[in-house]
Amino acid sequence: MKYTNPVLKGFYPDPSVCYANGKFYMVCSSFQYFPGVPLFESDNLVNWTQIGHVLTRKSQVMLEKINSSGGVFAPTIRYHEGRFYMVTTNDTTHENFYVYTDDIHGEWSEPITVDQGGIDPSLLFDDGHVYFISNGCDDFGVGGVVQCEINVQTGEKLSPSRCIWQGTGGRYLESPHMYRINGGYYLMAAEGGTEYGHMITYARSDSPWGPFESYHKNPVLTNRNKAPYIIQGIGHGDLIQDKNGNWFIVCLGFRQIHMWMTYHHLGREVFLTPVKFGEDGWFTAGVDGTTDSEYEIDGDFVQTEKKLYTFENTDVNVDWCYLRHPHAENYDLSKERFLLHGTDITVDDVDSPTFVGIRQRDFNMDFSVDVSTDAGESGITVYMCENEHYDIAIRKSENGYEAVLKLNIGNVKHIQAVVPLKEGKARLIVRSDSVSYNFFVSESGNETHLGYGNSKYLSSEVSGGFTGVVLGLYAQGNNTAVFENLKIEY
Ligand code: 6LW
Repeated sequence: MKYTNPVLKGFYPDPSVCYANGKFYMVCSSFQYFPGVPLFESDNLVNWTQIGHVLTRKSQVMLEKINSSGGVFAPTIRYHEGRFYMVTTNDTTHENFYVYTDDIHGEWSEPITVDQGGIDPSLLFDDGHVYFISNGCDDFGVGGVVQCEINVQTGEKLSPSRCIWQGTGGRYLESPHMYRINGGYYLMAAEGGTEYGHMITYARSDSPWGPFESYHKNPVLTNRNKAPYIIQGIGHGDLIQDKNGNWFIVCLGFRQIHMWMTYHHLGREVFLTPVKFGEDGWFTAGVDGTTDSEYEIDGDFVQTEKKLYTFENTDVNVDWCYLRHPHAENYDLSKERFLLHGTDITVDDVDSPTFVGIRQRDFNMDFSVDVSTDAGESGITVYMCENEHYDIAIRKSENGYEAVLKLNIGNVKHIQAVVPLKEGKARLIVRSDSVSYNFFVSESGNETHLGYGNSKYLSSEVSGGFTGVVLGLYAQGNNTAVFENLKIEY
């Protein structure tokens, strides 16, 4: 059957996958958002269903007031002898740690830290040994892919950290993963940085400690010279075999907003690219070493995609997220409505405003929700970070209530439109395509266009960082807001 890329749309970067008990499981990075590390399940590597998160307790990860795009960087998920392990980095506290569970649908353990630096940690279980791998500098000051052996019960290092490969010369050698395949050890990594120069390279050895021989045609996968082409930034991959014995790389990439406009605002998404092993034991990826928009895959299933999101068909503990650790007393969320209590913390702050969000999944979107507020300001924020976000809200004014459209780009805090309202209640509407967001307010069915904002000013290229647009419902200004009849259609 045919599938199209991305197989998981929206801000779900740095994917890692494993196979266990007849299913595939995938985790992604989550940065300042809580819960951390979204967790997905699939039968076929194409259709992914989020089943929860890995970091669901404050005790597992420190996110208090951390910088946007700080916090939880790339994770790795592995399964060994009935136990799942997820290892990642809190890039704000500079800690590499892992958690484990024996029930993929249950809670995960408290964190176990490993005294090796760098980011993008990974694990290899092999012949009774557990290898901890990350990028950075080893115990002798040598930089590259660094590895030590650990006691996985305690996280204790059982060997020094040693550099085992220095890549192929690309900048930002990251995302190392090692695999034992047909008796050989394959070490795969990303180079070039997670933007337009991103690429996947690999090497192999007869020993997990090397020496590693680089694939002679590296990079094995990149879209850096595939232009003009919407899919870019291909890199940061994990190798996996499907149930039919076919190999794939699950990796990150992004979709730029137009053939000639090199901006992406949905964040880095998940792409699936076929891999073929040759007789010589080396593997190739894609048709020509690039990731295309569609491929064939063995299997008797159809690719599915959720196109409508409502309060009724989403799960507050799965589909929705908060900025850093939420103050629980400010949220009363049900299938019927979301009730939010605003505080003096706003969406302009590097903090935890009263905000509950859901990742934007595609360019073309029609998003609407009924909002009522008694004071302050409550509404929708199309949010990249505290500096770049577009807000359409209802706020209390001297003369009663008004609808406001605010366009925030860097130090430019622009009020695009203010429209008086009969009462503190209206339907707020955001309609988007790949290049712009249009904002409307509707009272008694009469729509007023408040203005628009270009998506490129919410892009990673403008804003920096590693996240993607999250559609937030927010309240600020010591108030109470009620959100009802939410509808997000793609
Ligand atoms: C991720 C690393 C990276 O851990 O960015 O640029 C970090 N590359 O692989 C956050 O996605």
